[in-house]
Amino acid sequence: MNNHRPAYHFLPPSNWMNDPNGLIQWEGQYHLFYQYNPYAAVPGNIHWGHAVSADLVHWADLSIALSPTPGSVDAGGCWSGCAVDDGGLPTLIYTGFRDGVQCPCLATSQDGLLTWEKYPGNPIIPNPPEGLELVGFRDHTVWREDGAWMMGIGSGIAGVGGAVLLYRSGDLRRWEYLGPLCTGAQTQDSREPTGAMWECPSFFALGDRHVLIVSVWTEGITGYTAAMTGTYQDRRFNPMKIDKLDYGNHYFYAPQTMLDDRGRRLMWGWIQEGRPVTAQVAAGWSGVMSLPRELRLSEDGELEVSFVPELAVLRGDNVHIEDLDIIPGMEGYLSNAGGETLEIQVDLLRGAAAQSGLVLRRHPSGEEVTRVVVNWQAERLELIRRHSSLDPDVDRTDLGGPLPGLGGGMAHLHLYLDHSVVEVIANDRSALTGRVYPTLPQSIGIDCFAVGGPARVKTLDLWQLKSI
Ligand code: DQQ
Repeated sequence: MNNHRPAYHFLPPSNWMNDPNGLIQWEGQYHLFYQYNPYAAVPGNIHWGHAVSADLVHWADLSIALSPTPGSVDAGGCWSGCAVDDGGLPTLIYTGFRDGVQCPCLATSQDGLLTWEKYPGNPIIPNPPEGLELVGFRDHTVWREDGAWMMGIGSGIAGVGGAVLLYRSGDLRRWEYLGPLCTGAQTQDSREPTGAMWECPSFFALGDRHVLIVSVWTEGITGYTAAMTGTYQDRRFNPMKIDKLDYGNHYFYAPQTMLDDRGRRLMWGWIQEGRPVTAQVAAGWSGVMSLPRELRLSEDGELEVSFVPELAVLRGDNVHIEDLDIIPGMEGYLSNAGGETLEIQVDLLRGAAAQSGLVLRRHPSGEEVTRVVVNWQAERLELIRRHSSLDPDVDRTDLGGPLPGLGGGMAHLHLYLDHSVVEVIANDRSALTGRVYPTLPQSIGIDCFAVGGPARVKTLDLWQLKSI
């Protein structure tokens, strides 16, 4: 059986992980908390796990940071939230869950983020705002503004759609409701429906714009992550543009962001499984943290995304290719370079092709194969998974979304393959995360391909990556 467990992505030693939480840099170290069930590889009994890294690549998994307290408002789980530096006091704002009720809670640490004491006055907001029929009231984004603390809480308003509700506080413990920061009614122009509820909001300034990231949820289905860029005025966010943050939909879900000491807006997301619960339980683990990505605003106001350069320390053996013509129907361009833990950077020239790209996890017989496609004709980035596995029980639907700016006939792909995880970013604009579960040990082949006419690889670098 193939080993689907990633080697250089963060995941806890065993059991269930979902959302990244409480991202913060403290005395130079990056802290990554995460939604964690320490007892099984299934959701439930949610604690906060905790990992720390000095370089964004190698992580030490520490002891559990938050556990549900029996009889309290978080008895049913310590759900998602964020971390802030309250004048030198590390502080978590998280969602307490009990018997279907969700409410904001607070905890602080006196020992450098290792152990956490829950605020005796929890919940810090006992009830959601009156007069609103809400679909949910959970997950927190907190920032400083005009000498006060501001907080956005993920929610949904019946008949209106997803919403982020805005609060203000002087001390992080007593909060005043100010109204919605943004609602689904403001996203009518979106290509995609923006759902009944917005989970895991992240709100921040980027360049001369503001960005609101939310995870779109409808009736228990985790849909996709939406990124809105716009303006923030009079305590209201006005989205000007809304896009999927990743075309893998639920495979890049519940992301959180943080500002690091180099001024970078860093982001991690939860990479869900695409195999049945029974397979997850049998494996003893479920859920992977994405590689850290950096968000930027381009000069023309577009959201740009890239993998952090620190990941280069993982690089081992390299294959470098220049000016290679790819002929439709031909194979074997990278026949000496297979693997399951790879980084590939490639500059593609369209030539006369309708589609071109990379082949991953290919069995020599072609029985199992995954393709990363630049669809020049349709201006799309695609992950073709329909033949990725012979296992009929894993998700093998194709994934894809718009890849603008192909007019010049060039595309840059930056790809990470880590056993079952594929993360790819095209032209620093379009990201796509997915899972593939090949069954055959020899499904490790790599190649280039073209369809509809010859294409060209201007340069390609492939590295075997080390485990963390
Ligand atoms: N996961 C958490 C919630 C959040 C959801 C519970 C998103 O706080 O809304 O584990 O995946």
